[in-house]
Amino acid sequence: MTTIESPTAVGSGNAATDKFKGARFTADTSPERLSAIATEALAGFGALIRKHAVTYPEYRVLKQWLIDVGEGGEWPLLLDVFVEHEIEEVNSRNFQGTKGSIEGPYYVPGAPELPARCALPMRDEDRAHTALVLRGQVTDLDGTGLGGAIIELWHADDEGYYSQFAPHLPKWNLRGTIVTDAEGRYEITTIEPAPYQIPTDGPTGQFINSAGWHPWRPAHLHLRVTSPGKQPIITQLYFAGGDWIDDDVAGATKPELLLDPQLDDTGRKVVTYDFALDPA
Ligand code: MBD
Ligand code: FE
Repeated sequence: MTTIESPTAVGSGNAATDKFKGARFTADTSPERLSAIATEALAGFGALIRKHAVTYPEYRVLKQWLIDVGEGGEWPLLLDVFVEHEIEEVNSRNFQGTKGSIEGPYYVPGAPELPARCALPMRDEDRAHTALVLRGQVTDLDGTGLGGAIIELWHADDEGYYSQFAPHLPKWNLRGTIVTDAEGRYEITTIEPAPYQIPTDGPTGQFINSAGWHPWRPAHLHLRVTSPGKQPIITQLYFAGGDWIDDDVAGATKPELLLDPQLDDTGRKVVTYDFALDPA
């Protein structure tokens, strides 16, 4: 008899934090810029504390909760859910190609390399769900195909778990690094993802619940598309008409990123999506 360790917020949060801690990031922010941003951030906090007359009990709960967020490893989750979409929007303002969206906490580089026509690694229980065929072409802004472009694709299983952030899944389940053919074309078979619920048993979920908000993201695929000399894009694709499309807790949907897959005569859902990359 085997026991399957159940995935928890603490498990996925700590994995996301450990992944991030492995790298040390730097930014060339001048002291003047840092001071300007920090001064306005603190002034903004001050203004809302005065406006709402925030109490001492509330202040202490805030401190305690911030400590819990760190101890639960949920800083990547909390920031990616509530802050990253603003960062993504200001940083992609000048691009003309395919729209980006937030990376979120669960990207892992180095997924197994797969040919242009492929299926993502999956378990038999994943295969029991509706197959989704995503196909199309990666091009430059003029529509010229980019052979050998790289599409990294990762998404949650039907229960909302991402491999490497839930202990029961094979390492690269529903993750792959796809190389486009000579014309930049690709055809990837996977399964339809389900709407995604932010883990409810950790401090982020506790906060969402306490505020009376909902913890849902619409069903989504995560992609990172790169080609030499081009601006890499990190984006997500969503499903037209799906739940939470207009009410994503992470505020990361865009009308340009909606798929509308159609059933083919073998019971698979099939959809075409082309990616256009800006020059680097
Ligand atoms: C996700 O799968 C996700 O995409 C985001 C943005 C936050 C938490 C989990
Ligand atoms: Fe996600």
